[in-house]
Amino acid sequence: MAAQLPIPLYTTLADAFPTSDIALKHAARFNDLAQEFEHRFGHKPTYIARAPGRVNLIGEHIDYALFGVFPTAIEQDIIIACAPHEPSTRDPGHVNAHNVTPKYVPQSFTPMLRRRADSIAKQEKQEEEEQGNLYLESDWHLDIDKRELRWESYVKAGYYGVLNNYFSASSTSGVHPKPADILVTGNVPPGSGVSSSAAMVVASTLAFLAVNGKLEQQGNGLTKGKLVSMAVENEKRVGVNSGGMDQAASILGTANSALYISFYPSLAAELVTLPTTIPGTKEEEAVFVITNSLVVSDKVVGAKTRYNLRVVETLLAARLLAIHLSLPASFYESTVTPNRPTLREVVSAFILQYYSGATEPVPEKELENGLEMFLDMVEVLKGETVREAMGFPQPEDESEQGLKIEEIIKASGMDEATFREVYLSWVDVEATYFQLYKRTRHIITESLRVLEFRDLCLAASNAPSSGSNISTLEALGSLMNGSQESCSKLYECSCPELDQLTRICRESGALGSRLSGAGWGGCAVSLVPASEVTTFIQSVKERYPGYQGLSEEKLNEAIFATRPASGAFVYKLT
Ligand code: NG1
Ligand code: MG
Repeated sequence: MAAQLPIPLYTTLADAFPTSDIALKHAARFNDLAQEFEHRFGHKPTYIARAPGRVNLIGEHIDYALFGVFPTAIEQDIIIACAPHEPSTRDPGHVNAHNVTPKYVPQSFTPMLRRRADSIAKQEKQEEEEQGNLYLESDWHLDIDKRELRWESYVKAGYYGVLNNYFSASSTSGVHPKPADILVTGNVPPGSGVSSSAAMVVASTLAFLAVNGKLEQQGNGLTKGKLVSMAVENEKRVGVNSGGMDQAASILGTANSALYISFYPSLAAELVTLPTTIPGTKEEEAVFVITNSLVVSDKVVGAKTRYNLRVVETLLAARLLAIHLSLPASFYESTVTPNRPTLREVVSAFILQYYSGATEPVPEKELENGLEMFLDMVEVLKGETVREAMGFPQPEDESEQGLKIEEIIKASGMDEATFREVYLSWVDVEATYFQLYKRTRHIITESLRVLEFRDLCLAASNAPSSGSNISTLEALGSLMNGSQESCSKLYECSCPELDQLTRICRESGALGSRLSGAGWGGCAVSLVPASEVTTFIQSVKERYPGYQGLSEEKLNEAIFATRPASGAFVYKLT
């Protein structure tokens, strides 16, 4: 059985149009949405774009450090009905965006074409950065409020990429984006770590591509790989400097398989069969159950002290490690992120330095060995150790392992202005102590857990035993528990409710349980023997304090079994 299949990222999006059996599965919801669209806009939609959420089985907060992750797409999705606005009397690219959920009020907006004079771009960059916003260059501009979480921000984010990739100022020659009506609905729980945001951005990107006739256009250069990069870039517009896991999973998801997604030296994905059915049978032996802690993590508003701070901490750690390893100056120049090497790149350089036979890209097997050895290296990031090496005074409170920014600047070997430009100008973060040691220790051990998880799955499907997979499943569960422990203690991205929920899940029969997604709230994912799912769900419902007093309907939204589902597509209605 071929368990490990590379996904051809170069395939064109023509096959994003589903076969009718896939679309049929969604027929009832698609019909309802199309009717509601006609009711609101007085004309029929021409396409429905659909993108699923995802659950990350293991590998948290390592995608932006460019280490591989292990998600699956889930059944829950965002669907967007859309059509060009007819007759087209509006400004180019004007959008009427409605959402079926009443609390998300309708919005209208028009993108503005910027003049690309360098002086204007410079001024805009300065203004954005003064407000602590991420500045991404573009020909087109849409106002996205980064201080408040707004539903239409994700619609605009998806639109951005379409405008800037297909209607750029230099190549428009009179071709304007079409005015469009769109209607959004979905059942991915928001703010819960199952990527409602990526589902929104991917669906929106696809909807605007479709409305503008870009999906069917021959030679448009649009591939699945390109769509992933576009969606990743698009989501950054909302203000979270995320990695690429969610959008990749939403686009590349395949029924019955998990995805091993790697980002270095470039995006790659492979399908990995999960050992959750008994070999030789279709009988399920275990399932993944999602439980929502019901703590909503507001990643956009809290980004300064949480998500974006973690991104910066890991980059600072990479810089100090590169110095410790005496990597040549050329190393800082020739990276994926210019002047700002990621941990994955430092690990590669480390492996190349120590295994003289290795060449880029470092093979996975050597990555695993290399990561083990690299763990010793991480010790040099302890606050105490850095201060001692640099001759800085130690703080009174010896339990404090973190480093102050002034200490990091001195240790970085850069002058302060350059340091601030490279590491702090593009992102707004706030911390007294930067925890380089703890964050890096999490990233390296978590990356090792992902590789072990993948190895276990591959071994089970390449050499199927004649019976139960239970020992493999137990091993997978214990890696998941290790991940939760590390997220909680080292990465500090859990919260008391998630710690409690994952504990209750284990006590209720899960082989392993961990938070999924950015954390600080949102969902946990548990691996549960199929024979125990009913009692598991019952027990968690009874025991998790956040579930007390909820209606059965709400409970069923908060806790549900999930199987790897298929990825995003566009359905053509006319
Ligand atoms: P969620 O919380 O599902 O949005 C976020 C990031 C991912 C990844 C995880 C942590 C976004 C859009 N996505 O996922 O890239 O870093 O956190 O593993 O912010
Ligand atoms: Mg998200």
